[in-house]
Amino acid sequence: MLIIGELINGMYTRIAKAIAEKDKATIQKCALDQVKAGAEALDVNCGPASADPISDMRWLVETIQEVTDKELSLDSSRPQSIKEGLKAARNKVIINSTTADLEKLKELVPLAKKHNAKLIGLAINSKGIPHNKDQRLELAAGIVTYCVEQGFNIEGLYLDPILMPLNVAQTQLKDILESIHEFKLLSQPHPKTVIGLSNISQGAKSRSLINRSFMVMAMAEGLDCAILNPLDKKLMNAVITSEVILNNKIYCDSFLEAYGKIQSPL
Ligand code: THG
Repeated sequence: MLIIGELINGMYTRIAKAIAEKDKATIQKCALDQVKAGAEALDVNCGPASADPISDMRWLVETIQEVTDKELSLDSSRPQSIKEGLKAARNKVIINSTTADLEKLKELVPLAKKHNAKLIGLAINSKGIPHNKDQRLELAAGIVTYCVEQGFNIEGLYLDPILMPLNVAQTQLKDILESIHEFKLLSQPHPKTVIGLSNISQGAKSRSLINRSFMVMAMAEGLDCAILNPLDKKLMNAVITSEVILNNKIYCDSFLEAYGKIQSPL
């Protein structure tokens, strides 16, 4: 399971403030805390309030790289912002993300290829978020087809079914789980799958419980990667336990201690 830490995101008020004030210490602590808790990659998102998402992306990448060499998930709907992040990046990169729209694919697939970056493909297009599994599969298949045509290594493609909040889209969550399984059947070699886990509990109570319950179910469907809060210890323990149950990690009596070891940022 590739764990991408979600916390460097301007959606969080304290991160938005740190970006606005160019407060390096807050961002760097947030990066190091997530890595120590087990994140192998860090999402980097300037957030909706950013006054200048292009220069803020560059500043965030430079600031984070001063303290860790973990992979960076450049999270923006603006290709220009992703390009700026790529220019500044020394660390490995995940482009987060392209939609299924041809104009986005044309811009971002060659960029991912050139920079040897992983690419997240959202099952969404300019017409909006899909309403059922068939629409999700159709959009994902379009992304896979384009990547195959362009010679992008499909094993570096992470398809995202777009996880919706439980309190607004309850009837879609089973479809989303099944999409995770079916996306993997779209090509040989298989594309990978990713979700933004905390989406599911936005606006709800018992967020941590909802998050970890869905995470375990998604892992049973073959999920490869999640953008999540690695500081949520119960969630991380559920991830480790699921990895053992799925035979991805070898069982021993002290499996939580063995696999939950503090990570080094470098
Ligand atoms: N897919 C991909 N990338 C993504 C998402 C996705 N990136 C962004 C997001 N979704 C994943 N990251 C988050 C980060 C924070 C929250 C949800 C998803 C979150 N934030 C609090 C809230 O909205 O309630 C912020 C409030 C606060 O605590 O200050 O829940 O799906 N590819």
